[in-house]
Amino acid sequence: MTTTMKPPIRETNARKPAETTTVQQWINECIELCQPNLVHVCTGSAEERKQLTDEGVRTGVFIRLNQEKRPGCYLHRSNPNDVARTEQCTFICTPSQDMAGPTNNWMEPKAAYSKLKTLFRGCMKGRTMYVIPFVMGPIGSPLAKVGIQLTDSLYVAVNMEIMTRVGHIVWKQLGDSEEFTRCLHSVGDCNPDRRYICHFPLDNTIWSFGSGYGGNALWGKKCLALRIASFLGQQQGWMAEHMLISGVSFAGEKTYVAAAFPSACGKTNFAMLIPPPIYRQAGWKVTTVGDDIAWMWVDEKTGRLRAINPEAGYFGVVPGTNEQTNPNAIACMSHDTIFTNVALLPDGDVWWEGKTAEPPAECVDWTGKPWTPKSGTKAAQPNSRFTAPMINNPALDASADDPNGVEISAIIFGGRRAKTVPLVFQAFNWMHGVYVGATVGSETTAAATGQVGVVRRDPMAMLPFIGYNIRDYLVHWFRMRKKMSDCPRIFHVNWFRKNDKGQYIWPGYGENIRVIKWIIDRCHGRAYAVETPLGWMPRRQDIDLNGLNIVDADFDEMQKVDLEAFKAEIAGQEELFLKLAGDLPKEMIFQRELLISRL
Ligand code: OXD
Ligand code: MN
Repeated sequence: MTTTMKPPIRETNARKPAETTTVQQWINECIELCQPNLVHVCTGSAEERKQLTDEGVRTGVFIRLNQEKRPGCYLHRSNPNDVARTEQCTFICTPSQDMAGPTNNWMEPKAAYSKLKTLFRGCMKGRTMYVIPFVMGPIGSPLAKVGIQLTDSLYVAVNMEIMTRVGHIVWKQLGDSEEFTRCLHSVGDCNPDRRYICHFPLDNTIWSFGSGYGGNALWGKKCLALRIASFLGQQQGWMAEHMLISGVSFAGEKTYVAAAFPSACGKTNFAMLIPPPIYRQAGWKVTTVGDDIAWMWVDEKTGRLRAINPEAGYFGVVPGTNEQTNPNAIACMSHDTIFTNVALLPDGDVWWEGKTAEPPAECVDWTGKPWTPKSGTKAAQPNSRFTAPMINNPALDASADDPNGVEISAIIFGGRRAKTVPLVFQAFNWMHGVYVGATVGSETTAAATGQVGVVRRDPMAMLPFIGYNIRDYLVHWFRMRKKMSDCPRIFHVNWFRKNDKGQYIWPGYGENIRVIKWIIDRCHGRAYAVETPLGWMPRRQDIDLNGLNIVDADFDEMQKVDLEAFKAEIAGQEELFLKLAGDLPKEMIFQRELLISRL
C-alpha cells in the first residue's frame, strides 16, 4: 500500500487513499505513535468478516456460537471492569472550559493530547492496528460524514463494520475533501484508572484509551454521531440527537416520529414496535429508520424537519428482550450478530434474563463461570448487548437508506418515572416543547456506570452526549424554530408510571401504539385534547383502551397532574438550573415562569 509505513500492511482489496493525502499522513503519524506490528485496512467485505471472526475465535476474542441455531453469530466477553459508558472518564477538550460547559468534563486540548500521547506511545507493539474507514449516514446524504477509526481492538473492528458503512464507498464519499473525523483508539491495558474518552470538537478528532465498551469505543456511535456531530450541527445549523426514528403507517398514510429517551428506556423496543393483533388487523404497522440516533435538518424547499439515521446497525440492550417484548429485535439477532456479555448455553446458544420464563438449569455466565439459577447472580450482564446489521430487521423502513431522509411530524420525549409524570401530554408549541425536553428527568439505568434508579435530569436524553456548552445547545434548539415554516409537534410520554403497589400501570411495548395513535392524530389535527398546566392532554375517551386491563381509575391515575407533586418536580429541575446558573437561556426562564404560573 505505501512505503512510508513500517509495519507490514495486510493486503486487502480496499481502494486506499493516495500516500500524500491528509488521510494517509494522519494514519502514518498514528502508526508512528502507536507502533503496531501489523496494519489491517478494513474493507467491510464478507470475506474480511470471516477472516476477522476466525481470527477472533483463534485468539479468544470471540466464541463461535452454535452455527445451526445462530448462523454467523459470536459471543464476546468483555473485561468485567468495562461493561458500560464511563461518563467520569469522558472529556470535551476545547480551548476554554466555557465551550464545554457545566455538564461536561473538560480538558484543555494541548494538555489532553500530551497526556494521551504518553499512553498511546508504543501501545500497539505486538498488536494489529485496524484502519476502519466509515461513513455515517446514507451515502450521498447532505449530512453524511466520513470518519476513520484506528483501533487495536478486533472486537471494535468487527462491531464497527456492522454499525457503520465501511469500505470503498468511504473514499468515494470523501472525494478530495479533507473533512473526516480522526478517531484513534486503543484498549491499552483496560485499566479504569487509565481510561480516557477525549473529544476535540474543534479538530474533528476523538482519542480514546483504556476501554473497549461500545459506547466508549465504537465511534460511529456516541462519540462521533452525538458529541462531535452535535457540535458540528450547532455550527452548521442542523441537529444531532439521541433519538429513534420510526415510521407509523395506517390506511395508506405514513407518519414519521423521532423520540428521545435516556439509555435503556426502551428506544429499541419503540423503534421496532409491533402493534397488538387488533391494530395489526386494522392495518397499523411500525417501521424502523433508526433506534438510537437522528441527524436532522430543515428542508429548504418545504421548511420542514427531515432526519436520517447515521448508523447502519443496532447496538441494543439484550436483557428483557423476548418474542413478546420485541420480536423484531429477536429476528435481528437470529444471525450475523455479535453478542457481548450474555450467558452461554450448553448447546452453544445464548441466554439472558428475560429471554425465557424459566431460566436454564445451567449455563456459563457472562464472566465465564458456571451458573445455575441458584447462583444468586445474573447470568447475563444487565447492560449486555447485541450488535446486528439493520438489514436483519424485518421491520426496516423502506427509507432507512434514503440520502434524503424522512420528514418528521412529531418529536417525543420520555423518561423512566415511577411517579408524577403522566402517560402522555403535548407541549403547547415548539418553545414550550424545548423546555419540556430540556427538563426531562429519568431514573438512571445500567447503560452507564454509577447508581441505578435515581432521578437525574437528562435534557433531551442528551446529557452525556452534548459535545459543547448546554447553554448553546438549548439556544440552538430554540433557534431551529426560526428555520422551520411548519415544525414537528412535541410530546412527552412516560411508559413507566407505577401504582401504589409498585406495579407498572401501563402495559407498554406494543400497546404503546395506542398512545402513538393519539400523537399522530394530534399531528394531523384529528384528535381532541384538553388544556392542562402541563400541556394538551387526551381525555380518557381519546385513547383507545379497548381490550386492555385498565380501568378508568388507572387511566386517571396515570394522567393525574398532582399539583403538589409537580411543584416538587419543578424544585427537582433546580439541579439543571443551578448548573446553568447565570447562563440560562432567557427562553428557559420565561417557560419556567409560565409553567409556575399555570400550576
Ligand atoms: C446506548 C446508550 O448504548 O445510550 O445507546 O448508552
Ligand atoms: Mn443510546
